[in-house]
Amino acid sequence: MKISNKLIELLDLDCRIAILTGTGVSAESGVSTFRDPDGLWSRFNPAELASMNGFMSNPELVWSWYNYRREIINSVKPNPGHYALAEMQKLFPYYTLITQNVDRLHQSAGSSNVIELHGNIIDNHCVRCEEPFSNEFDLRSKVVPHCKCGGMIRPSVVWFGEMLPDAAIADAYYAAENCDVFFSIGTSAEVFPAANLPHIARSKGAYVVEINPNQTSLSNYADECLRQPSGIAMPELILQLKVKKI
Ligand code: BV8
Ligand code: ZN
Repeated sequence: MKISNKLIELLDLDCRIAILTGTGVSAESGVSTFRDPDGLWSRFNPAELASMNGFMSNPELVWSWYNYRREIINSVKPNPGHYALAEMQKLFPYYTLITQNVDRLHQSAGSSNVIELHGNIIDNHCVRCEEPFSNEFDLRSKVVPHCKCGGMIRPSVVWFGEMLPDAAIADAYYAAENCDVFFSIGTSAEVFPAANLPHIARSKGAYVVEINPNQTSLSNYADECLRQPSGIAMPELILQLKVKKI
């Protein structure tokens, strides 16, 4: 799958780049995606497990499910796609990385100033007073810890039906409105408001690139689709930029 000359030409030092990633970027690290045939939602019900209602009706189930995912995420490493994105940040002065992922593998690979639209799975906070709690709990315990105020402690991810962090969504919209090239990488583009971002970029005249082995609801609106895993496509892009002597 060849990267177009047009994209390589666009990627100059003054090019403003915005990137949205989803769980597909972590797939090659061994983290399950959500909507692939073998994804999490094929085995678990998002409404039951990734919503405040689900947590309030069965806190032990939700707490254990997040601990199960935490144990997997604690055991995996960033893959070449994560490292290539961190390298890309060093090449371009105007570069914004926006992620829907909660695994912090971008940061482990060296990316900085990552905009986390959906929070992260490492931290926790009290549902009542919002006191933050780092991940000091026993991941094998099914008992939901409580805050000194009596409130239950929950993972600091954004659940369905919950607002995204104000600063994160504002910064993401700004990046989408003010970029020359928008990459949508490893996301099915099904979850809003994140899925609005590439369309906002496109409406402002940005060149939209999708990197995903599969077709998504964004594909027909993208200017270029690289049907490859991000762990292959991203290092290849960095290689071509080095040939261009970016
Ligand atoms: C909200 C954290 C206000 C928890 C998650 C319109 C506007 C606003 C909201 C809505 C709207 N319409 C509907 C809504 C409600 C809802 C929503 O979008 N529902 C969808 C399902 C229709 N949105 C919300 O509730 C959001 N809140 O807007 O509040 C509001 C509230 C109610 C009503 C109106 C407004 C909150 C959304 C955040 C939910 N939290 N996760 C946790 O992780 O446990 S969502 C979850 O989905 C993850 O964050 C995930 O990142 C995200 C998106 O999924 P993807 O990352 O794209 O993963 P997926 O499996 O889908 O796709 C993977 C892709 O990778 C595939 O395409 C595959 O082909 C590809 N791939 C596979 N391998 C590779 C690869 N690509 C590259 N390389 C590979 N190797
Ligand atoms: Zn509390």
